Amino acid sequence: MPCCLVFFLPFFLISYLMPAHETSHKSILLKHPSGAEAEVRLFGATVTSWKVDNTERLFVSKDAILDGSKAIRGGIPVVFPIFGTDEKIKLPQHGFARNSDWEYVGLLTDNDEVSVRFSLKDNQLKQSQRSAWPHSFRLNYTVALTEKTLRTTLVVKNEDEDTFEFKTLLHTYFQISDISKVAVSGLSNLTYIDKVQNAAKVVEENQKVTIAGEVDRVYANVPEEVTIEEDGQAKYRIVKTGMKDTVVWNPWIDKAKGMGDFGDEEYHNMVCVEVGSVADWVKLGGGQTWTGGQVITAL
Ligand code: TA6
Repeated sequence: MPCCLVFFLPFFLISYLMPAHETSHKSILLKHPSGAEAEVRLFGATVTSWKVDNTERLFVSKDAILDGSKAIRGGIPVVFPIFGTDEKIKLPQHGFARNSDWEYVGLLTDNDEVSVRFSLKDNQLKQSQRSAWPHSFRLNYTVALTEKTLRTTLVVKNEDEDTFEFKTLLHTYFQISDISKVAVSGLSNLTYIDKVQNAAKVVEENQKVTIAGEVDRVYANVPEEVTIEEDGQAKYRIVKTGMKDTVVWNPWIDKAKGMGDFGDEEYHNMVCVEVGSVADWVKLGGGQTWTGGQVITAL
């Protein structure tokens, strides 16, 4: 047997025989035969790592709190059932999904994809959260890995008789080298709510969105595909399904200093481009199911 095979065989066998396994710190590690990897914490079902060609593609702050006492500052936190805060629904900012312990349902290998599923049901919530959002529901969240892509799909099942409303978002933190060289395309001519300008409604006039200060915008009714470029090179392609809107966020200098779980200079190395349905409430009838998600490609 050629010597290189003796060396590589174990790696291939491990990712082939154990494409997903539980780690010591309550997370699931996925390994694709191509060498791509992803890690998902049970806390918030937060994807905290996605490696392609041995390069980390998701940003997680070096100051992120990983003990389950706060939502993770980085990766892909799952926002549900509210976006931001809501005077009527007494839940913390961005809801309970990103700071709840989800159940690991298991591995689902399908053709070329290595995928795992997590679920969160109303009876897993704290009483205060159930009182704030008194609905019977089940969330199923699938994280799937191929050689160059990461797919994250959320299914919301209304297990009540009555209709309920929610907002949801995949709050993806992308790793980048230099924010001053980043441009986001696919948002031109769209209307956005600018949270940096008192929620002013603005039409995006630029062909590509660049970031040279604090940016916090909710673009509504966004086409399926958006691209993040760096230095004129396409770096990530984001294709969303079932999600209407896209949020672009970078805290810049002052907000970065104001966040205890974020390094003062880390705003240079991350950009959040977040697919979601947040501009309007999603209405889901009793017994009905809603599905939304994204496929991110490392280019
Ligand atoms: O998605 C953008 C945003 O809503 C910003 O307004 C900013 O607050 C960010 O989320 C982070 O929110 P967090 O609750 O994680 O500090």
